[in-house]
Amino acid sequence: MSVEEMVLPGNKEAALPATGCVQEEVYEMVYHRPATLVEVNMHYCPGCAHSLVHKLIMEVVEELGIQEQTIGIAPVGCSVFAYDYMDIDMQEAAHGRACAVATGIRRLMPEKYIFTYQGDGDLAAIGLAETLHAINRGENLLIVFMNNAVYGMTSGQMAPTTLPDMVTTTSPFGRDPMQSGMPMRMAEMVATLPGAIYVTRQTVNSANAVRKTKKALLKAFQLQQQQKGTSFIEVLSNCPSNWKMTPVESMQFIGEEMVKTFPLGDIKLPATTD
Ligand SMILES: Cc1ncc(C[n+]2csc(CCOP(=O)(O)OP(=O)(O)O)c2C)c(N)n1
Ligand code: SF4
Ligand SMILES: [Mg+2]
Repeated sequence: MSVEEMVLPGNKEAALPATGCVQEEVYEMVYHRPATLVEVNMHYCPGCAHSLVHKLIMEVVEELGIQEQTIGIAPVGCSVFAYDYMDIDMQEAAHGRACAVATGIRRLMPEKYIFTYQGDGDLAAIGLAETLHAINRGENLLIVFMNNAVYGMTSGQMAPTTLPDMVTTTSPFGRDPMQSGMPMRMAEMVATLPGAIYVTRQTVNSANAVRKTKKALLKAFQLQQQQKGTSFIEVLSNCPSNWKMTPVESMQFIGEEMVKTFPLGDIKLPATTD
């Protein structure tokens, strides 16, 4: 590799011969922001996993070279502005209706890569029917389900996925399963539907977990080429603002508490994996 190739853009002067007290240094490019991610500041709270998962999806789209063929469906929820950040064709859907909108687009454009991006309020509450029916029909879609156990955007109300005893603005004494039921395990539920070909639950609370989530996204996009059914990737996510935790505490909470109710790993794998 030539020196020019090893210089990080914006640091070109670092490769010039040393003058005065400046040391000669060269850097190898080991990471770049995906070109498929719009270069703007995101509106998310510090430490919120939405921004990270946006980036992972866009990295996969870039690596597969499918920017022009990919269509994303944005939800209502904190990620409502996903279309401002992902540099692909995107369609906003009414609250909970992402899978229905995606179905319509899929029927018109069978050759496209199509994914929905939805929170737990969007997917598992108001949009539960659309979600289950789309998967039951085996629509050739990827559903990215961001489970942060609360309605983040509207100030942290209880969601179908809120943990037992978890305090939210509508369960100030903690979720009482006798009154509100147990948290819905969406991944396990959708895996029972014949139309689901790939169902996995991942998280992004460590570097290793981030790598696994990206791998799952890559696999799901590749599976769309086979046109065999729906891929469902649940990502255990956080909401430091409404959980009233620091970003670090919220990531620890995922690993120490959330996984007890929502175990990580593959739940359903396609018949042939590569
Ligand atoms: C028809 C309709 N009902 C209710 C709302 C209010 N609302 C907006 S976002 C939201 C919940 C979002 O929670 P979630 O999907 O979990 O996303 P998060 O913000 O946590 O990422 C609700 C209830 C709405 N916008 N439209
Ligand atoms: S309210 Fe929660 S989910 Fe919404 S951006 Fe802030 S941390 Fe993220
Ligand atoms: Mg949520």
